[in-house]
Amino acid sequence: MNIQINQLGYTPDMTKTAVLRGCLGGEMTVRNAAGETVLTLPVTPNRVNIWEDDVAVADFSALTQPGVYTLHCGEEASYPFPVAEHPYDQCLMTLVDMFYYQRCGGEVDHRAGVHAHPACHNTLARVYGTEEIMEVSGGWHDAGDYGRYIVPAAKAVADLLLGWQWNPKAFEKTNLTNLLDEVRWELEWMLKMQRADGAVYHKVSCAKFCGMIMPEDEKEELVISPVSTTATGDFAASMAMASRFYAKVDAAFADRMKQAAVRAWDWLEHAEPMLFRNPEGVSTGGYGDRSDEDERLWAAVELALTCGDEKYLTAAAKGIAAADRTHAPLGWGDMRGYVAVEGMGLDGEIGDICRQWVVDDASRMLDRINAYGITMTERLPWGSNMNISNDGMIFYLAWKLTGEKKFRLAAEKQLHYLLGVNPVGYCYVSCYGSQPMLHPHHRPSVATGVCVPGLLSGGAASGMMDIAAKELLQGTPAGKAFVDDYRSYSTNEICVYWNSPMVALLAALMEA
Ligand code: 9MR
Ligand code: 9MR
Ligand code: ZN
Repeated sequence: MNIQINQLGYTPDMTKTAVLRGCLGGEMTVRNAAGETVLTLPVTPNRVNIWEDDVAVADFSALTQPGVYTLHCGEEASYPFPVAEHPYDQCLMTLVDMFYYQRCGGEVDHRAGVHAHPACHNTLARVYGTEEIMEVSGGWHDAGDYGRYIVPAAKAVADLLLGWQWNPKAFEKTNLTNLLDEVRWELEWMLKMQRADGAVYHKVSCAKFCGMIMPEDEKEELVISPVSTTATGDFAASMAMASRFYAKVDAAFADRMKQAAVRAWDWLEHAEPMLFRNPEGVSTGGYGDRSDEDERLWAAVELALTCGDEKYLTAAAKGIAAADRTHAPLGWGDMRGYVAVEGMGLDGEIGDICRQWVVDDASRMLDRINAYGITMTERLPWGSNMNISNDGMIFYLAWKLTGEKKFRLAAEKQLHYLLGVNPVGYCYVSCYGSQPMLHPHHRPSVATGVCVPGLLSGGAASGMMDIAAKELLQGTPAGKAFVDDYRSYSTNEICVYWNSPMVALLAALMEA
């Protein structure tokens, strides 16, 4: 396809842009399901050479009448797409169901069809280098592998809660699970990963990645890797944050999380940085970091919001004043974005600084967006679709804060990219759209031969970091460095913390 559109369609009042290849001038027509031309637009001959293509961007936002349409330019046509009041309801539900499919330590029931399976990974786990045995069942499998890691778990939880905070109504329709119950599944597991002294173990997994088997068939010993200050900081932050969300639902549970967060903080206060590296013999996901300052700061902010104590407020204020505020990344490793976003809830000057931080970040990003509407052109990292969803969250907040439409449009463009307006023409959410991603690096999908729906692919990555990418993508420009091949974990794995920011972005944009 040489005319890329959002394959799930658009709401009537949304910005509607398409990216066209190979038709750089003349006219673009919009045709309805009967083939009649309903709109004719000039294609602005803005030849943009990007990723080895000359492309033109067409804005057909004038199309507001519900219906099913196609775009045409010369010989080229787009996939049919709807303009409708609720084009994303089903997709959001399935993006949330993804977390249910990723459940560990409990049954995934018959409603999951071929992907149903009995409880997995429910044997006792051994603390690395000791004879100590712990019960740490539960939580979600991180990604295409079956590890369970605290650092990315904290990001996933935070995003899902933000999505809920921004637009709880978006989560009223459910399919396999509902948002707060599902997040609790992860939180209950995280609580088990805390040591008696307050420190938090970095992860639990088998020593090595297993083959492409179902989770209940991975029967190697479970190993709990050592504690880290990054995991402990992220744990304190996400627990303190979550405790506010569950206070009305289940006060006892909320209190348990608050106490756990406080104990993690108390331990951190006296702990030198302990940055994680896989111990000898363990080779599953590392989630290493160069600094734990941002994790500690995020914890201070959340504890200040939850408990209000002077010591947390002081730590948060000092940390925010000293922080590098040139960017607000919502990473798994760089948590400054959560500091900025959550810090907006603090009173007085700190709150103002954080609001400015978010708006400045959005403004700088806006200056960089390319023809496809995204901020990255030269280099796309492993999991670029996470960065794109994250950027959408920041654009959305900047719009909320300033009321400036340009930020709202930029947020929508991030969504359009993920759902089809990208140079490979895929809808990056599995089983959705006219050209869906269908072969992710995801063990249950490979083992059953059937793709789990609602998985957001990591997306284009310029580094060529697996055999399939090396074999099939050598020399490909960054934005096209994607292959829908299950072997390609660096371009086509799936992850809980890639789905989570997309859930938040989509829910935010669905706000009535
Ligand atoms: O399946 C693993 C995936 O989750 C990781 O992101 C990736 C990189 O660490 O590794 C995958 O596992 C592969 C391993 O690294 C090498 N042997 C083949 C494994 C499956 O492709
Ligand atoms: O998402 C992670 C990405 O940012 C890193 O570049 C990459 C290599 O370290 O690891 C990714 O995380 C993988 C994790 O290590 C194991 N589970 C699957 C994750 C996604 O591929
Ligand atoms: Zn499991």
